[in-house]
Amino acid sequence: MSSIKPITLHAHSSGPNPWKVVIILQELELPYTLVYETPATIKSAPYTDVNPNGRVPAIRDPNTGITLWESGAIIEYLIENYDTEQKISHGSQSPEKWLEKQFLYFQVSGQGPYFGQYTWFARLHHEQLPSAKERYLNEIKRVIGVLNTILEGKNYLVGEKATYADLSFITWSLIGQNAVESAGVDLDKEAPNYVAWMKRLLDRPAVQKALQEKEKASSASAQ
Ligand SMILES: N[C@@H](CCC(=O)N[C@@H](CS)C(=O)NCC(=O)O)C(=O)O
Repeated sequence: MSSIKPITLHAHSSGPNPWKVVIILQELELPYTLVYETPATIKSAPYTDVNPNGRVPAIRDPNTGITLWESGAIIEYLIENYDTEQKISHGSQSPEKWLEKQFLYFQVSGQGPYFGQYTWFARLHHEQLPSAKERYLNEIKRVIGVLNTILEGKNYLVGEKATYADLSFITWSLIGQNAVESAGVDLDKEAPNYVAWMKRLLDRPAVQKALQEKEKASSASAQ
């Protein structure tokens, strides 16, 4: 691994999507350099030359020459290119490969956007729209419920080990958990499999390193 050149990751100090990628980079012990974008830099060149969609994350990998955006695609790329020892995946020839992708797609299409819309209507929208907040809070509860059911009798989503499928849910789950607990839901009681799974994932040293780095970046940007 020492001959691998650092991968550049364009991130945001607080938004959850880039930090999903940091978790994967940490798990795979890959070298990386974070470049922090801000609301002032993200929607115009030179950043839009990297990601014309004007959002983070995006990576530039000098080892292959690729520039890539969309967190799900970046995670798949990192796994296929760098998880050669199948540390957090089951390998490209295994049937589990498709289940891992299934959960990654569920995360990027069914968790992130809905949890993100809740945050928007709860904190950022210019007027209070209780029905919009209610819709997205219900969706957070529903997604947590789906994961809780899938995790009945299981430690991880796919097979017997933590894979990128599990790890991709962490950063948005932390936000969703906060939202439903603030609304009075007792997750220990309502979703015990989900709570135990999150604890298992948060106990991983690589996950802790990534979240500590996120915490530092977000406190630095608040000063
Ligand atoms: N589908 C994209 C979503 C990316 C996204 O929405 N990123 C947020 C940060 S978590 C962002 O760039 N927000 C800034 C903006 O929309 O201006 C992905 O998964 O990469």
